[in-house]
Amino acid sequence: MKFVFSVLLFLCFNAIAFCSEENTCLEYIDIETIASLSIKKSHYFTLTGSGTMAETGSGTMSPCTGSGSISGSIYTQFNEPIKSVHVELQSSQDNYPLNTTTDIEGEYAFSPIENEFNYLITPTKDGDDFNGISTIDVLLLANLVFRPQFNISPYTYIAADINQDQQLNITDVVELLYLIIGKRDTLQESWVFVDANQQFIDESNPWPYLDMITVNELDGASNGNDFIGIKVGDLSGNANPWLNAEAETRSQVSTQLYTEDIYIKQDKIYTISFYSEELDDIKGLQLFLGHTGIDVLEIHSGILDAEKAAFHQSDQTVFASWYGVTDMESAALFSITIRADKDGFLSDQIHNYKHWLATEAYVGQSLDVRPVEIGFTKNNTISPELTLGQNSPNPFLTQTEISYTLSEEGQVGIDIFDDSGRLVFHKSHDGVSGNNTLLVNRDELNKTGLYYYTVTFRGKVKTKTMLLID
Ligand SMILES: [Ca+2]
Ligand SMILES: [Ca+2]
Repeated sequence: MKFVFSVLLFLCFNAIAFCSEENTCLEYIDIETIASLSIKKSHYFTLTGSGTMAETGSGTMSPCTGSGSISGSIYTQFNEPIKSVHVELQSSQDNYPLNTTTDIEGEYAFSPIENEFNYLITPTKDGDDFNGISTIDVLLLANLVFRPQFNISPYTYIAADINQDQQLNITDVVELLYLIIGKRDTLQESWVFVDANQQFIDESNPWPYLDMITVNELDGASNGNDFIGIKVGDLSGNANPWLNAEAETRSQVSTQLYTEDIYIKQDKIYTISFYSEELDDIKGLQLFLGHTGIDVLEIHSGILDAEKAAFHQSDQTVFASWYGVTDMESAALFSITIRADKDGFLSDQIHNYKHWLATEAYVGQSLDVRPVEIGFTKNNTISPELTLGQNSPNPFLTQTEISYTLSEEGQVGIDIFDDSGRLVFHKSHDGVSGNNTLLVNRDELNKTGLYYYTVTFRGKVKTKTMLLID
């Protein structure tokens, strides 16, 4: 306190500088004194040592800390503030870099920091790779790569450069596609940042751009060091700058896909076609199938182009994504070739898998994002068939043969009931495709008279009568 008092005296009588209290910086306002001390007016100083300069001349001066500041805002091209951006401040001083993060308003500040130094501000935001990403972004990216586009923001071009090599090509399409279907885990960068004052000479070729801001010879408060943040891969612009990984805003109307509910058998290979009443309007699709036992071998084109698609499977899930259509006439949207791991109806083996990236279709010129439902149609001509023949001989004395025909191999149950409805015989065995026979001996039945014999095969039941005589 004593020191401050003497400084104040010094100020009052010499009109060189002013201050309010200890540890607060002093600003020199006397030009002559500034010149004699070889410092600039903008320089901020504290006094150290004892006494006052006016009285003893023994005081020393050194640049003070805490008199400058650097701040700014970080927001999207749609003026939405971006929260939790990591901002690094580099300087040649000790204890640098300094770090902070943007708040809910997208604002950051470094204060107090020392004046007269040069600073470099660099924002980053990682670990947010899937935010705003779905197949519609691949579709838009493919359009950007393969067709001339107009009125596209330079920030969208920057978002489209998935691998950060400052050019757009099929590699970017494939890398984004692979992220969606799970063939790769991360992007090189989740978000990139551009100096908000960046001017683009060619908006369709915005590289290189300023991804950091320099402040030279900081002089007090440097505000407005703003950046525009761009979510890499989010061409549709739905990345949520406050939250991670929000799904696309989706239509309430769903799109139906249909496929035939065939019976598939273990280790056999099937090609399954999917249909839709909106066949001609669907421009892209991402499909997440959960399953209990299929192996997807190949995707075939229908309306959706197999050349513009990829799939990936892990345990009990298949992720597939189509980002383009063919110009061919087709009744099917697409087909997949699968190998069955076990027997069963398709409808019992695959389902719409609940994933944070939903199964969705992109419909119409406006690319409406629609949830997708999968339906299974029944076609009896393809369902397994069972034909039961009359036993022979009939009536019979010692033994008789029951014959039946199957459309394909599978387990069969054979039951014989007496005329009062009591089960007197049961056997199950593996039937073969085509004709099958089963011999029944007299001693396997309990009395003479009328019997009912029933053959059951995959839910189909056929019954006939036979007569055991003396
Ligand atoms: Ca998106
Ligand atoms: Ca690229």
